[in-house]
Amino acid sequence: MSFWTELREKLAADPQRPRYHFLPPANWMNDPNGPLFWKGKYHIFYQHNPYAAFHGGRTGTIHWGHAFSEDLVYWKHLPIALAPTPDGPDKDGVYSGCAVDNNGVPTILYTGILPEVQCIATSTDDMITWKKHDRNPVIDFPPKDLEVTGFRDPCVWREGDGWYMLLGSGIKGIGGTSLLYRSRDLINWEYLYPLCIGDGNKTGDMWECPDFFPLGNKYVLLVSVWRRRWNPYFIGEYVDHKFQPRVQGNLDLSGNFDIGGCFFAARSMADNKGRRILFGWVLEGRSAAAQWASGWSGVLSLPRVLSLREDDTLQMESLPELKVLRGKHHQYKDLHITAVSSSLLKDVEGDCLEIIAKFAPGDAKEFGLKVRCTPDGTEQTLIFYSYESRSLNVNRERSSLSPEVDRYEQGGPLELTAGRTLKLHIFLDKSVVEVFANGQVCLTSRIYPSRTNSLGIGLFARGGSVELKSMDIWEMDSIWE
Ligand code: DQQ
Repeated sequence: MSFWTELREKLAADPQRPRYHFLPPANWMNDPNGPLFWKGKYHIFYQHNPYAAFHGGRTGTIHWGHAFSEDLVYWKHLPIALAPTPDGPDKDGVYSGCAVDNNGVPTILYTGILPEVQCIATSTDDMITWKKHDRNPVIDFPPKDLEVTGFRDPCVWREGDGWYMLLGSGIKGIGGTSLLYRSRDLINWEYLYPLCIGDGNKTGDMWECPDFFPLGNKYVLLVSVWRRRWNPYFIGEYVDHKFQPRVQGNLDLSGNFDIGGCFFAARSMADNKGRRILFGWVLEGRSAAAQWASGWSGVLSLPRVLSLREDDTLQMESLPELKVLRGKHHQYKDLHITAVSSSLLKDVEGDCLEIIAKFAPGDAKEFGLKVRCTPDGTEQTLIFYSYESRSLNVNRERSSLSPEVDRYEQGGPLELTAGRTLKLHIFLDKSVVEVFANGQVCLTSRIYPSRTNSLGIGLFARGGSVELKSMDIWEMDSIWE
C-alpha cells in the first residue's frame, strides 16, 4: 500500500479527528488565510505544511493550502495555492495574509520571512494557480523610526481613495500595534502610522494577524497576541483613517473573542448576504509527538457570524447553514438539577453532537454539562458556569487517561446579570469543543478521551441547584463524502 493510502486510512480511522470541522487532507494546518467570497463560492486558504504534522518554523515548510465551499458547510480541497520559492523572499515560508478582489483579479498579500517582508500574488484562472509578482517583496522593511517586535500578516481592504493595509506588529517597550499603509495599486505602499497601539501589560507586546472591518455603525479590530493565545478585540469609530477604539481587550480575557486558549489567528470575510464571518485556527492540546505520530494537526473553527451588541461588544453566533448537518434529535425540558441528581442521560450519547442547553438562574455555585464521559466517570469533561468567579470554563482534568494531553482548566469572564438565562450552544466534534455562551463569549477547547465508551452526556450542579429549561441535542453528520 502506498504511503499516502496508508496515511489516509489511518486518518479516517482516527477517533480524535473531527468530522464536521474543516481540516487539510493530512498533516499540519495553522492560521486561516485570505477567506474570500468569489464568484458565488467561499474560498479559504490556510497555513499548511503538506509534508508532516508540524509547523517546521522557518525551514521553508509553510505553504498556503486552499479549499472552497458553496455553503460554508461542505468543503472541497483545491491544489496548494502558494509554496515557498527557492531564493525568493518567501523561501523560508509563505506566512499569513489575506486575499482581495482587485477589479476581478484575485490577489493574495502575504508575508515572507527572514526577514519579514510583504509579498503579492495574483491568479488569472479563478484561483487555481497563482503567480508571484516580479517586484516582490512589495514592502521590504518596517518603518525606520519604529523599533518593532514583528512585522507580518497583512490585512488589506479597499477604501474610496485606494487600498489600505494593516500589518501585525508591536513597538518595543510599549505594546502590540497594527501599522497602517496606503497604496493605489497594491504594489507601491506608503507607511502612514499605527492605527491602534495596545498597552503591552494588557494585550501583549506583539499582535499577529490583525483583522479590521466595519460592523454595524462601528469598526472592529481583531488581533492575536503572539505566544499568548489571546484574542482581544477593539471596537470604535473609524473616521479619516483614524481609529478610536472604546471597548478594549484585557488581560483577564474580557474583551477577547475566544477565551479557551485553543483558538488563534482569526480572519474574517464579508459574504454576499452582508454577513461578517469569522474563522480561527483551532490549536491542538496534545504533545507535538502525538500530533506528529497521528499524521494531522490543526483544525479550522466553525464559521462564526459576527454582529454588534447594544453595548458595542461583539455578538458571536454559529452559522445557521450548519443545521443541515443535524441528524437524530433528542429533547429535554424542565429538569431540576442538584448535586445528587447529577447523572448521565440515558438515551443519548455521542462524540459528534450539537447541544443547545438553556439554564434558568438557580442557587448553584457552579453548573453545566459533562461531555465525553465514560459510564464510570473515569473520563469526563466539564463545561460549566461559575457564579463565584463569574466565568465560563472547561475542566479537562479527567478528559483523558492519556499522558500526552493538556489537562489545565480553560476559561474566562462571562457576566450573567441577575435573573439572566444562560444559553450554552456547544459543538462537540471528536476532539474539538466549541462553546458559544449567550452569543457573548466563545470558548474553544481540545480534549482527547482515550476510551471508546467516553460518549456519555450529563448535567450537573454544585453548591445548590439549577433549572434546565430546555436542552436540544442533535447527532451531527460529517462534512466529507
Ligand atoms: N502564524 C504565521 C504567522 C503568524 C502566525 C506563520 C500566527 O504569519 O504571525 O505560520 O499564528
